[in-house]
Amino acid sequence: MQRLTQFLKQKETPAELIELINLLMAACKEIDHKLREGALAGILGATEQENVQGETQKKLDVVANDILKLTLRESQLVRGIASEEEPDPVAAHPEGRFLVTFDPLDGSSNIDINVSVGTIFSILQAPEGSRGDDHAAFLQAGRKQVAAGYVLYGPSCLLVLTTGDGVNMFTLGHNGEFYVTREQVQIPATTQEFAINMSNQRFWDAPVKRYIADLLQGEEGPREKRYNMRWIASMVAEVHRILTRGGIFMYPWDARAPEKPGKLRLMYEGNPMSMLVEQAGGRSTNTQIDIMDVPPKAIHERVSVALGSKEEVEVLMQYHREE
Ligand code: P6P
Repeated sequence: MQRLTQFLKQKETPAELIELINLLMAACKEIDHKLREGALAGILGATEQENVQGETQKKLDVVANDILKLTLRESQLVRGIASEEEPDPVAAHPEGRFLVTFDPLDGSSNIDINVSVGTIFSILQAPEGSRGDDHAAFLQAGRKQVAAGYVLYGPSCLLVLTTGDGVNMFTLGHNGEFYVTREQVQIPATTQEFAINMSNQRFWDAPVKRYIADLLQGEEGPREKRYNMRWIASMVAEVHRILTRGGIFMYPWDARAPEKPGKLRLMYEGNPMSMLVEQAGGRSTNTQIDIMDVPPKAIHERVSVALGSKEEVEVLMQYHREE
């Protein structure tokens, strides 16, 4: 099996991008190691702090963020970083070619129950003359991404990556090398599996309520087939399932926070996951337009998400057009 660097070189990936991806993987391997130490390292549980999202930070959120920040700030390739755990962008090298946004540990509420979590990352070109700590430099639509991916810390440690030429999966070996284990992943266009947090049902808007109600009617309902449901409360794990066997994942707008378009963040959750899903032949929308066409207004802005099997996502979009 080919190692990550060999594979990327064979795909004629630009050398600087290969170097940056390898740097990200060095940080993620350190995070993986910390996670597997878990309680033995005394780093489970929550801190006393809240992040800019108003969420209580887990100790490992902070550990993962610091590992990524310190690793990337040392690189001549990186002009700045934006993290879910940082209120403002952090400048790195003034001539760096790239900007990196990341969610250092997505699904961290699952850490204490030993369920899969992940690091999500997005790589953008640094605009000419921009500063790495300037919010405006990062406000680029998802279609501008140079590369995107996640590292899933599960039973295996997996890298799922796109540089714009399809989606490939890599597994971390005992020797610390990532080996390509699935190439040119394709999401099935149809599905019988949906993922949504059903406890929010009474807060959804009418089209989502109607769409889910129709799925739940199974063979007797308008969709004329039985649907299964999954909810892991870790977007990385849900997206990985969808890349592996299809499905639809939804975190739509709900009335609990009507001023927010959704719970998930555009720049370091919505956009990178949307690039992966589209590159694998799926669809990723905010139920009105493709997420990668949403013009960002703020680094931590949120977005409604419906992504996965192309035909299923398009059925949901039709429910919204009918309202
Ligand atoms: P809820 C994790 O906190 C996260 O950002 C996503 O990874 C996940 O899909 C979602 O929130 C879970 O949200 O409301 O079900 O806890």
